[in-house]
Amino acid sequence: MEGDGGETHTNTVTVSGVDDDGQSVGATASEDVAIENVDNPILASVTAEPTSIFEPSGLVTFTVVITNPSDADTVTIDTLKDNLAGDLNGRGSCMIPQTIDEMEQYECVYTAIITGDAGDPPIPNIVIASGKDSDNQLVNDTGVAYVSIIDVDSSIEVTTTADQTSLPEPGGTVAFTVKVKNTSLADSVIINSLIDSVYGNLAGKGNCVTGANLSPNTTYQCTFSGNFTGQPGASQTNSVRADVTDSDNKSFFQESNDVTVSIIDVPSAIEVTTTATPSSLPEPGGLVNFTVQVKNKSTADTITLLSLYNDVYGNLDGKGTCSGGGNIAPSSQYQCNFTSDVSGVQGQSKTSTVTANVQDDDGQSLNDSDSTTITIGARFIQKINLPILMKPGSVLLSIQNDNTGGNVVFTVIGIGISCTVPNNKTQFCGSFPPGTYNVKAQSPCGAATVQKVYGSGPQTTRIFCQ
Ligand SMILES: [Ca+2]
Ligand SMILES: [Ca+2]
Ligand SMILES: [Ca+2]
Ligand SMILES: [Ca+2]
Repeated sequence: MEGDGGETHTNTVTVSGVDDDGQSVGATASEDVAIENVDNPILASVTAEPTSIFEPSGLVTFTVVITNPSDADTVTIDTLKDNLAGDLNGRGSCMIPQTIDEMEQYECVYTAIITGDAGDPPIPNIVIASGKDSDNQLVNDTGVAYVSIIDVDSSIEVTTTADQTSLPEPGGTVAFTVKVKNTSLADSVIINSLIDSVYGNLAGKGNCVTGANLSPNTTYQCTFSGNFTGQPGASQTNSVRADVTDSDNKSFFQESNDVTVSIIDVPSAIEVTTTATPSSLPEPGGLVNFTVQVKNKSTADTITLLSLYNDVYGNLDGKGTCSGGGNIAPSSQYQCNFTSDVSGVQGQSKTSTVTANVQDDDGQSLNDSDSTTITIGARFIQKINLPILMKPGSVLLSIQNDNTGGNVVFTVIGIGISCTVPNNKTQFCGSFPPGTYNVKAQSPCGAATVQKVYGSGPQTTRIFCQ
């Protein structure tokens, strides 16, 4: 500071910082420095070490030197202060009052934490020393040291995770979580965009948005859903890119880790069912209708019916409505039927087994079988019940062959009633109106013709040898 007596210089500086007691200081400070007519000035200076710090803050050591250039007077310093922390008495090694002999110096050292942002102008530390010389004349001087702020690059860390990385076929929905951590030491960052390599711009997807403002060491997190389907072995890899602008107006981006989602096989299954209608037949047998069903029990795989084989009736391809080579969709079934002649004798069981060979859409071969049995029952005997229609009061004549030694042939002459009765049997011979008839009996004993009167109702005529 130079000047003529009576002039006043105003230093205006903008500062911010933290003193070494941890007190924040920051202001636009104006120091009016009066230039007085002093016979015995002092010289004050301050130096900073280091002269630059990395944002946002750093510890700086200030060395204050006050020189008494006089070879005649001592000076006594009773005020020592700076614009950052104020009174320096008791700070570091600085103590006042201090008396400085002729041509001597007083030196003290203190520290302060300086805070600033990249791009700020250098921060001044103005030290003012004042006192009186041995002639009681006022002495003072001012020193200034500047500390500049060095930019520290900001950084972010982007991570992506999936709630499941293995999806059973045919796949489905995956929930992806994106985290953007501000790993900067000094700078806040604003998220400008979140772009997924597969699902595109994430703004508005799930709860993901842009515009989040992250102070250092804070994390933004959002989740969105993505669909992925495919056959076993298929996989998809995605990552998320975050574009940000930091508080020093620098823009940059970071890619997340890759997340890979794979489709895993779900084994398919089939069920074969065969039925026969009818399931039992009288001998000698007959036509039976066989139904074959192949059910695709898989919910994911389409299956192809390669063959339908019956161990009795052979390859069913082309038999009835049955064919091979068709596709059966998941959870649906194929059905066909054919007719065949089944023959046998009473008591036999006729079992046939159908086997379906299939291949699913993952190339897996599988098969299933089912059997059906037809039983052969007794030959069907047709019974014809002929009601005997007669007028009330008819003769119901049975003939008893009482040990004649052979057949008896009995005839009611004139009305067409005749029967042959084996030896020692009694059997019905016929019905006719009551009345008087000539009847003839022939037996091994001989023949006889007599007149007989028959009343109504059941009755038996006994033939025997005399
Ligand atoms: Ca900054
Ligand atoms: Ca920075
Ligand atoms: Ca499968
Ligand atoms: Ca499949």
